[in-house]
Amino acid sequence: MSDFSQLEPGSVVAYLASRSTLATHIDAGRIASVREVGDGNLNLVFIIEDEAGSSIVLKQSLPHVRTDPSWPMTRERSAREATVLGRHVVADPRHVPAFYDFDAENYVLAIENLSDHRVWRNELNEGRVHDYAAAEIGAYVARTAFATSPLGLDPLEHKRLIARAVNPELQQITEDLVFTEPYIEHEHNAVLPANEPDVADLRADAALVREMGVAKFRFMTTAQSLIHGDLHTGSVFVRAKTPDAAASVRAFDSEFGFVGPTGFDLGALWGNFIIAAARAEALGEPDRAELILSLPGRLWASFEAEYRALWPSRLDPRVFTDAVLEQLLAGIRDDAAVFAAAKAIRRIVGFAKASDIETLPPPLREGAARGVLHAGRALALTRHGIADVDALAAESLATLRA
Ligand code: SR1
Ligand code: MG
Repeated sequence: MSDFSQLEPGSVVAYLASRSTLATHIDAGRIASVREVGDGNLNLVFIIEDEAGSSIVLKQSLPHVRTDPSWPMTRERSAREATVLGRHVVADPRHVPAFYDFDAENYVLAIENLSDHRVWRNELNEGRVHDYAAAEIGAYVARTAFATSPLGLDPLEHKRLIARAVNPELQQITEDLVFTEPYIEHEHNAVLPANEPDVADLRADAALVREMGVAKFRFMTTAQSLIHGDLHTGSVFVRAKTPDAAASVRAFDSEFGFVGPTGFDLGALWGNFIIAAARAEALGEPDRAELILSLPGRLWASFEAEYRALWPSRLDPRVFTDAVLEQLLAGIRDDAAVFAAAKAIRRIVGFAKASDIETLPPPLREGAARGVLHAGRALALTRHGIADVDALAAESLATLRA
């Protein structure tokens, strides 16, 4: 029996031959190429093509952080990703990769090859905003959130899903990296020397630290829907419309997913839009920064419209009345705003930085990082009672420019 516990380009063909479930997607006897293309923090990713032009992606979780082998990481996260993708592909097949196979023994997912798409963060970094993508992803969050919450699931099924999707180690990574470490001295943190006073200011702001503590508690204790869990712009593939093909937007890499607060996925994108806008501002492209900061409003508007459209199909309207819908939406919006603030700040101060900022030359990086910290802080503190996401994003733009 071959050992497929850590795939290499040389063992992938034998692996494919061992997975009969994949025979309809790729011809293991006529493989033309195998490429390892993983560039994230955690996994091996192979793109395999056969001689007939069919292709698939294999994603295998490593037992440690890819960029730091001394940091152990549970491989069970791939089973959590299989659970999330399996549910999301049913709720909204247009916005995730097709899901072919999960091998629990070797922690390998087989999914659709989307290499005709581009990672949204990289596109934003190169000045291509793909503004249509915000509405697509807003609809994705609404459909998956509705379908995996007590609105779309039988109550017992919702409880079973909470148990099945619990993701202790990766949830704790988010709790630590997003909500805690940026606000304490920690070896994971690093900023330019010129930004150290900015970080000291953040930590000295008791109101901000309180908001982060409350947000962390909500993240740890809220079980609304099966969330993607790491929905930043680096977890979204985009493909613009061409004369031959429709536009396509797909959320991938849901290994941080669990049944959590719906607003976390919206906030992750919103926070990363602030970061992308800070880059555009630093590069002297104010129109592009303004366009990027129209994305939180488009994301929210699409999410809200889809959620409202699904509302009449809720399984139990007895006390889930229309007044409940208004309160749910207000709560999700408020969560999204504070999670956006947390996500923006963590990418500046803590582990796993954003290439949007890191690839700026240091003199520009300093100001862009400061702008993100100020905008995140202002968003967390001023969001209460403001129902207009566009107004909050306009405030972030003004803060970046201050
Ligand atoms: C050790 S994992 C670091 C980060 O990468 C992922 O994208 C998540 O955001 C996580 O916090
Ligand atoms: Mg990822």
